[in-house]
Amino acid sequence: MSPIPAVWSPRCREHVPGAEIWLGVPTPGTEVPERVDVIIAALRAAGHEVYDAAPHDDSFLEAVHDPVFLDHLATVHETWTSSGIAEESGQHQVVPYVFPTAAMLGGIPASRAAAVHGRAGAFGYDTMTLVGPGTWRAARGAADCALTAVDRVVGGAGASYALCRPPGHHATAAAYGGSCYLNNAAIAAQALRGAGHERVAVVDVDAHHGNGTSAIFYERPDVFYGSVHVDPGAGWFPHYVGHASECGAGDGIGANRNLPLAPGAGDPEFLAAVGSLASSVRDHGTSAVVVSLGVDAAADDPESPLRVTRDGYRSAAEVIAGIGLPTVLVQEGGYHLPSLGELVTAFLSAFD
Ligand code: SP5
Ligand code: ZN
Repeated sequence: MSPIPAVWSPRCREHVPGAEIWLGVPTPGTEVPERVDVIIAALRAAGHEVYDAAPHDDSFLEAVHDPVFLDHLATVHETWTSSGIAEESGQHQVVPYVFPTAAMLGGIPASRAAAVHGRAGAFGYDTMTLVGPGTWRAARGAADCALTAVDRVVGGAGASYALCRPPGHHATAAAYGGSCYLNNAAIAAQALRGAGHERVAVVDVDAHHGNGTSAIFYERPDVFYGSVHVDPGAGWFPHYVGHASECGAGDGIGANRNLPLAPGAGDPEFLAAVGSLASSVRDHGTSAVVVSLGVDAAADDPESPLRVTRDGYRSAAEVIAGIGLPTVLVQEGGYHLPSLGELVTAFLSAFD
């Protein structure tokens, strides 16, 4: 047995947000290009073959995302600059300031905002997730990483890893947020459906609930979504969803499962939840798995209060590998640069 194939793209470094606007205050931000560097170094040191992502057609993105949203993401930074708002405001990355929430509109249909600085809030749902000159190229490159990893699994590999950056699981069909733009895991799951897998499961072990993936498949029985994450009810992002009571809707009832953990939870709680999700995946009759592989539940991570160890990640991976299905692993969060690489390779080592 040998380390599983990995896929990356140099374009994933081109998203340089420079800051996150947190409660109105610019902070340095933790979703930085150096994340790619430390992960790729660890992959090479652990003996993984690392392949360049192959370009894939926009139709794979359109199978998951609204075309108007995709057009916005692809063009908004150029428009922000050409409109003059970047110079006028001094803000050279796209940051929304007004959001057309249901409560604001009160039932009145919203128009398309004429000004790009108005329009930004229709497609971006927080102020932490900035769009700069390289954001679209990086997000598009990350989606190509996920799709190339799908190709390898469809071609017969037992498992394949995609070093996606920016991450994706907070991106919904028509909105970006939570440091995510394109939902790489959802795009991968949908591509596996297109390749003939009748039922696919997404297992999300990132420290945060993958509200984007959950929402994209919420009414569908063919893509199961299961997640372990820090309890949004205890005050954590994404705050509004990710509760244990959310089970799917319509035809999708029973195909969504959330296992929130209390802040401070560690390996025992995390492993019990992953074991339970693995049982659900088996029960759902799936033939392929996508893992949303965030490692920000680690004890040292600055973005979550969970306390999972490297051995805990390795054990969680053994449980998921033990399901015995073709598996595409997609990078999500993980922000502690000194340990990020070894957390990822510890997880991948269970799939050797
Ligand atoms: C993909 C992913 O893991 N996205 C994370 C989104 C959650 N970000 C919440 C950020 C809250 C502000 N961060 C301040 C960190 C101070 N320790
Ligand atoms: Zn996360």
